[in-house]
Amino acid sequence: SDPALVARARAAKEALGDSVFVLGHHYQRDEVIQFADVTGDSFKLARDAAARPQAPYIVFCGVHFMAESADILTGADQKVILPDLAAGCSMADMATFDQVEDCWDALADAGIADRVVPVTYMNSSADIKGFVGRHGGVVCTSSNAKRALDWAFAQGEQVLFLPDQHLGRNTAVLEMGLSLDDCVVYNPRRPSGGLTREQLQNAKMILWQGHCSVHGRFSKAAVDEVRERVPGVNVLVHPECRHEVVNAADLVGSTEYIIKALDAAEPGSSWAIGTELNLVKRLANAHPDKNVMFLDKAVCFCSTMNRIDLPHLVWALESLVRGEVPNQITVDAETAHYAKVALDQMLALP
Ligand code: CIZ
Ligand code: SF4
Repeated sequence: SDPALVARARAAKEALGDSVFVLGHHYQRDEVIQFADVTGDSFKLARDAAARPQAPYIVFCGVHFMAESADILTGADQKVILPDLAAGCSMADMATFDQVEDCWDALADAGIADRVVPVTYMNSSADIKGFVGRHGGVVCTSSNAKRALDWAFAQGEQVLFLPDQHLGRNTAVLEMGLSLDDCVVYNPRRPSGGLTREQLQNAKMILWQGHCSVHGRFSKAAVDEVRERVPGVNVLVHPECRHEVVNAADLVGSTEYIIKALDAAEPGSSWAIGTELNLVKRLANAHPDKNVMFLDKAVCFCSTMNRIDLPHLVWALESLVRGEVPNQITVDAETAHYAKVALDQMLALP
């Protein structure tokens, strides 16, 4: 990265001292990660921000829904800043509040709204988390999705899983013993999700038709290809990948799981990783004694994560030095209240 920008970022951070806390998601660029006070997945970062009440400014190097979660979990006197407002998440954008309200109406029309417990992945807007909190549901991450679903099925007979169909399906089928036939996909662009009344009534898992535009692109063919090319390779993928990819892999787990698996791996072992490319490159650099490779050449960086680059970080930090608060992310009090109900329910999972 440009040495002049590195020097400016360093100077601005030094001038701000303890008043700024910089969070870096694992999928961020190296040029940004070098200035992060902590790194983590979305949930760990939101909690880390809350654990720093003395820092009035949280610069969140990640995407919009993550900054919202940080705003919900931090104190009222902490301001959360997203260095580029265009850093959204295509998956979170696939479930809008209006679409989810329409879906709930469709479930009511089918006579099942009182039997369905909504569960939303962390990767959703604050509006959706608030909706789920208002309707007795829970938030989950890719590390606790099974526990969240176990809890949900103890509260009701059916689950509406938002917005990532792959995490929902993979967890239900691979970890809970449900079958693919127990799952239906609700398409928000069609009346009643494109499902009949019977389909809605008989499904155990109603999966929202959303996916990650990065993880959803890994293919089964790439798994087969790497196994042929690299004898003994361990294929490790994120549960946001498609079911056939997860089925073909050796190991499946969250970002934090992937990082720990590489730490524990034998020197000389080979690993093909199906997750975001910035993280895979960082893991390859951190483990020169292991053969770490990216699973699929057809997949690349998360384009919205990559919007946060060093120029945007420098701009955000220098604005703070001048006493301006750029790009503050706020969630209105009522939405935040109900979103926190669903987040607290997650924290209370057995
Ligand atoms: O795919 C993502 O964006 C993930 C895994 C985010 C997170 O940290 O929860
Ligand atoms: Fe969203 Fe996928 Fe990017 Fe994560 S990697 S921020 S889920 S588009």
